[in-house]
Amino acid sequence: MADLLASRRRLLQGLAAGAGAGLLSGCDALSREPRVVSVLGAVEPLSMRVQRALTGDRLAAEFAESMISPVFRANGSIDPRTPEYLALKAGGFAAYRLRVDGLVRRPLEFSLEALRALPQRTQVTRHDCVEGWSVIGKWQGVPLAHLLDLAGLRPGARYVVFDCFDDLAGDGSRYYESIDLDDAYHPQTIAAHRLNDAPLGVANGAPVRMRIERKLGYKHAKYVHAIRIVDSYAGLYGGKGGFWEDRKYDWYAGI
Ligand SMILES: Nc1nc2c(c(=O)[nH]1)N[C@H]1C(S)=C(S)[C@@H](COP(=O)(O)O)O[C@H]1N2
Ligand SMILES: [Mo]
Repeated sequence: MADLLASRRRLLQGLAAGAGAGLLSGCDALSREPRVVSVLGAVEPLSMRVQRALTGDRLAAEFAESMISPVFRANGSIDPRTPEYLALKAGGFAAYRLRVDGLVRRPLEFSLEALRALPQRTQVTRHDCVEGWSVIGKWQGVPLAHLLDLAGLRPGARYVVFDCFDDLAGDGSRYYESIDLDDAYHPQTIAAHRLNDAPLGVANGAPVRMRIERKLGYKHAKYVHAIRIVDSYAGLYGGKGGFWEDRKYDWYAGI
């Protein structure tokens, strides 16, 4: 895991020096705190099946509002500059639509207003980045389970892919992530549009980002424009199911 952290730091430094794609080169905080080492060490060697059997349907800890961090640190893309994102941002995200499609009976699109009218869940949770820092924030959003129920899964549905607006690599690609249906239906998996009682800001993923509370930070896709149900993620980008997974990070990424 130390190798992975070092290679991530090198990659992000290279990206920050090169593309300048709205990236925070915030990996100096590489930490050797015992807690972080134990989190990483405890998870990686376990197979997904073993970890899920032990802890899979457990809820992540939720905290009192008094524990909320004064600033929710931002990481990775913090100011996307892709044309489609800039256009929506300029219009205050009024034209934003969240698509739910793929292996569904009814492909759907939601404006922010429509998302706000659906059932909501609020949770105060801790975000843990592999770089070794954590922050606590209050999130509000629509349970992914509800969106999937509205769309109706078709036979063959196995994974949920999140397509994002930002080009973190600076090569014309887009950040993406994926989870399986167990994690998609976890009650704390929400499409979040509010942070700390305010509309989600650009640095933290406006207008909609995922919260998948039993996962490490990189699974929590920001700037999401489509939620795509698929039978396999092997054909997407590097084939490993996510931006960081394509760069050797663990796909399950449970905490
Ligand atoms: N679209 C997108 N999602 C992303 C990232 C990113 O660069 N782009 N970075 C990931 C990482 S590594 C972390 S720790 C969190 C950071 O979320 P925050 O900026 O709200 O702290 O977002 C994750 N989701
Ligand atoms: Mo992260």
